[in-house]
Amino acid sequence: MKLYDGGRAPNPRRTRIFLAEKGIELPMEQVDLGALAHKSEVYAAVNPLQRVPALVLDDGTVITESIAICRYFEAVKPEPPLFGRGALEAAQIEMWNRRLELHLLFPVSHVFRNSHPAMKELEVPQVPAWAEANKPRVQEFIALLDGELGHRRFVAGDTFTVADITGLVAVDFMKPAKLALPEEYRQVRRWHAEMSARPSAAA
Ligand SMILES: N[C@@H](CCC(=O)N[C@@H](CS)C(=O)NCC(=O)O)C(=O)O
Repeated sequence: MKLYDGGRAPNPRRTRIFLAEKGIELPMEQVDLGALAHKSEVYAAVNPLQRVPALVLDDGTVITESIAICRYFEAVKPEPPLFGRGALEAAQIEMWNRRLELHLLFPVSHVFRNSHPAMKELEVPQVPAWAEANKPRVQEFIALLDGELGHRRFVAGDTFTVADITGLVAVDFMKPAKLALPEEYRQVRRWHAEMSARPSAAA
């Protein structure tokens, strides 16, 4: 089994944090996105979409999509449960994970990919207006999240879940995207400080 990893890029990081929380170690191969290694013939044979992460099982089966990889390991090693237990918990975690992807991680990513000079070769064409259009969306969602986190410790309830991983990665990705996390969002800052202090955050 081998995980094709992509350094500080947000989606591979989601998977690494998840594995660290589960206490799972496995061989990893770095794919250097800056050097366009994911565009090589060798990697395109692993994932024709030329994206990381990708998990290759011992029988050669390839699983891509960071959350699909996380779900695979949740089934292999159910403890601690990061996708929830029971119908209601699982639905709430899924809801928050999707909300954080669709309304935070993706808009932050659009800003980064369409405005950062380092992304010129990966985001073709770069559309600066799309970066600008997503900036207020990020702030609107952070405001909503701040209100929610006033009622509970973690994003989806009283325990740490995959939704917190997506949230942490998305908020950290705001820095290279040059998006501020205003002081007024005290609950998001409190939650972010706690998530950043977990050993898995360094994964
Ligand atoms: N939905 C996929 C997204 C994978 C993805 O876009 N990965 C980025 C790194 S965060 C990538 O490989 N980018 C390469 C490129 O844009 O060419 C997932 O969750 O794994």
